[in-house]
Amino acid sequence: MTAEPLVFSGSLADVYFDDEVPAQRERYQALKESFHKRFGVWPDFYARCPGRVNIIGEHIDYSGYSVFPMAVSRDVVIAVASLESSMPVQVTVANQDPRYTETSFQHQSDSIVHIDSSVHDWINYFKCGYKGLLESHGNIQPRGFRALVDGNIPTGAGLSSSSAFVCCSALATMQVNGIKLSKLELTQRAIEGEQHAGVKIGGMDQTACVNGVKEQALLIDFVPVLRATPVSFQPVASSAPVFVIANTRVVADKHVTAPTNYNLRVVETRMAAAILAKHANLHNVATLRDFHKSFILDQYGDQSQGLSDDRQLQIVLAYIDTKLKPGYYSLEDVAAELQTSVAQVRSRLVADVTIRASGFQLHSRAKHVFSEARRVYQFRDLLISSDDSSGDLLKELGELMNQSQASCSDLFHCSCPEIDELVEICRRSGALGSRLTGAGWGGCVVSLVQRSDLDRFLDHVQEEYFFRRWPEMRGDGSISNYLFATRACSGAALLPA
Ligand code: NG1
Repeated sequence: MTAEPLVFSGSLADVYFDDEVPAQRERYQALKESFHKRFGVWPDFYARCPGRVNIIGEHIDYSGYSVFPMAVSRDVVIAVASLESSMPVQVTVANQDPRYTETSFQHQSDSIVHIDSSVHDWINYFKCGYKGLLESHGNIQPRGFRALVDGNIPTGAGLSSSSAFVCCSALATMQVNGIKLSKLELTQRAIEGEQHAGVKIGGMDQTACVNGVKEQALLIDFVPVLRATPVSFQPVASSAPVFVIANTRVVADKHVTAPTNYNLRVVETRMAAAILAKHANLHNVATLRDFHKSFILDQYGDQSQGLSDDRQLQIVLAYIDTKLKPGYYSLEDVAAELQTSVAQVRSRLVADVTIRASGFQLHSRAKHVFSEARRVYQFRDLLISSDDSSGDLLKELGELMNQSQASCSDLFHCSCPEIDELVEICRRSGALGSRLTGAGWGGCVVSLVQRSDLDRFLDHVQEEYFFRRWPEMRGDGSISNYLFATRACSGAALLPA
């Protein structure tokens, strides 16, 4: 990830693949004209940010483990015109999609902008990007602007439509205010900004959206520092792998379900880390990765350096079987394990997130996290070190994706019946690997398919899942919104208008 400031791309061809450019040119032109029609002025520039698909490494970013996503071909584009400096500083945001009504807000010197996270409103994500960016630039006199949004990332589908929007808003705000940031700095501002939306978040999405690279996936590390390393699919290039996204059409609204799903998993993994650390008499442990690293150092001292990531994770996986019980813990059980009070458990592990739960599953959550972290390293190692002389590499990558799905479904309980069914159909239709992507509980499935099998795969999946459930889709042309192949795409960009 470069530390150079993010500057204008020369043309659409820098951002999109050559065969996409003509359609994108029309799209940007239409956006420009709508902007003029609505605001009576022409935009100064476009900010653009893609969604992402996570290939492997689910629900482990907030435990500090590396993940393996890539940016996808669906994106958010915002056309922007700055206003002359005036008081109060006003920002107006409209959307090409009529479901989202035009909104204006005023910059506030103390809080930057008020965000009511109890209300699920699209503009909150725009405000998150705005606030995240300007919070760390308290000394500038901000400028107002007008923005028109055009997005085609399916919402609530695990493809990071909200994070892409936050990143894109932060990018637009950066440019309007003459701030120069690198992609990494922009990513960090967007991560901080999205915390204001009311869900406890990891950092995978913003990192993948901003730092995407054409034809490469990203290995994202969070510790000791945020880093995105492009990894090419060159070793399997001769088998021509394609990633296909299929949307269950079950809307996974994280904002609404967070207290029983996403936030609860954040708390369960924290509780597991705290109890494991207590048993091993380790201090300063916040995440499962903190526990893992401290435990290995404590047990193996200098020799720990010679232990591969894989071996270390095998060791901690064996440890949890002896220290965490299967089934549910109550808050009282957790307090007893930590030799503290329920009030202390609440303030230490739950205070910053809203959850609704009477029991906490710790063994299965920790087992998922450690085994999924192992699979990410195995996936990376296969791509980095193999030359695929056996021709089996793609199958091995697919098998890791299948194992990830089993773990998400059986241990982390973030799948749902529709995902399970769609995954089965994808595998029967020729996918080498298929799994949910993103937070789960609905949303999309990602499949690894050989290019030579692609047409047959798409035909089969559309018949078996989509047309069977929604016969009207057969003739209405909407299938390409729910089932599409994607290449790894480039990340955040500024384009001249
Ligand atoms: P979604 O809801 O699919 O965008 C969420 C988190 C990720 C990660 C995945 C699960 C946010 C913004 N995104 O992704 O960081 O934890 O779930 O792997 O919180």
